[in-house]
Amino acid sequence: MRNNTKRISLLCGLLLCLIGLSHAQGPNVPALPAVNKQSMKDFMDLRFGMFIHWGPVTLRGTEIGWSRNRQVAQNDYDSLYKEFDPVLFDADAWVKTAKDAGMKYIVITAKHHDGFCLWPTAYTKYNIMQTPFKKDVVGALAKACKKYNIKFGIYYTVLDWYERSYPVHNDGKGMAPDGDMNKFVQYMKSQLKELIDNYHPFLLWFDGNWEQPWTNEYGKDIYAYLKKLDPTLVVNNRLGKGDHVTLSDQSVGDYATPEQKIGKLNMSFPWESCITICNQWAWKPNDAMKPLKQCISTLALTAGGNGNLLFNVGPMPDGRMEARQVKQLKAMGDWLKQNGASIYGTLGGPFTPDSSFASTRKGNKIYIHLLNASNKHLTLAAIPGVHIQKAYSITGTPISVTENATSIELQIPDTLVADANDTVIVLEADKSVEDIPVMARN
Ligand code: FHN
Repeated sequence: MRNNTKRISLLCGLLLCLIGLSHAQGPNVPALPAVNKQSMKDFMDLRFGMFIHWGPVTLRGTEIGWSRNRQVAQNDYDSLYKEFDPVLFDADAWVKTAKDAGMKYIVITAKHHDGFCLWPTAYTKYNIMQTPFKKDVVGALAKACKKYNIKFGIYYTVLDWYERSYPVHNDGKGMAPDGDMNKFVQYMKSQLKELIDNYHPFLLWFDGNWEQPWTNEYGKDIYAYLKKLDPTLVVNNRLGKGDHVTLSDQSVGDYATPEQKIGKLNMSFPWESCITICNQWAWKPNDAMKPLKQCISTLALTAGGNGNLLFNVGPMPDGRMEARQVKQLKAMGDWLKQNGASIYGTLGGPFTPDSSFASTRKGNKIYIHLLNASNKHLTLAAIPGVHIQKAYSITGTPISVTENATSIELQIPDTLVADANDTVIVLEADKSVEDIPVMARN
């Protein structure tokens, strides 16, 4: 009897606590609009996109935003637009480079932390139309993406070191007294409406949420505003103050954004890793470029973690992308021509990835990615309730598969020439494998 009473009083206590928590947010905090599930699924099925960091700073070859008041004095940096004349800019060429790479979407830095706008905005003169070039870069890219059936996304910073109403100018002088965040948020809303109305991006990639003036409340206000303008819009998690790599109740946005690293395998929230093909985000002369094997294994390990890869290039001041980067991206596209079924529209897992192994899945197929195909025999853990009916390389070479109570044994024939970047093996199961819980590979 005493135990029952104790149990009931514990339950009541728990219930009161939960009721209290539900009001901890205060009765008037507006619930954020629900994410559009179809938009998110369509986005995650794309798996591979091109990030582009570009602006007048490329004239100096230093990092966009961050080199202002560092390698480049503020007045010099803020005057670069007067020289910016990328006469070789060709939006079709950029989009064809992305398409040839097997990329399915593009995200351009319409406005980075330096506040310069790559479109003819009505809300500041600090924009592309004040340069000798005088052409709408964002508009040209949006048009080319539509022409080549590539999804178009926009990067927009929530910190703006040039705009006076934003109180931080990264000039070592701390908070500016003439800052006015309400005015700044209105400026943001006006520009974001301009971008959505004129260019119809499928995705907005926010950045710069770490500085003191930005709050979760501003983030929620902007998120709700955007979703009213376009309920299908996909928005990353950098509108909120939460960390970039997770999606939590501190986040504002639809997916997590690990940066310069491959996100961890998880099936509970969507994520996209943003990683540079070189070291710098914006163009840098003679910057070190990642080898092809690292580029392809990064894509395989990202997909194997159930995430997207947003792979960054920094075009040159004359408007061209570097020939070596274009060549590298083409080689990724050639790999995807043969192996794309193991990346696009797949889910990560069911086997957890490691430095030389990843797995992806779709329907009744599991794609095994061997990033170091030296061994000819592979042992995988048996999958409870699932029978592997056959195995073959994605290039069609049959692979012997035997199963027992604890393992799946694969014997790779010597006739199969390993792919130096990533050898993909297909396992066909007797049922869908999409709902299998994530498991160790052996
Ligand atoms: O400060 C930016 C940086 O310049 C770059 O744009 C990356 C890309 O995600 N984001 C910020 C650093 O986290």
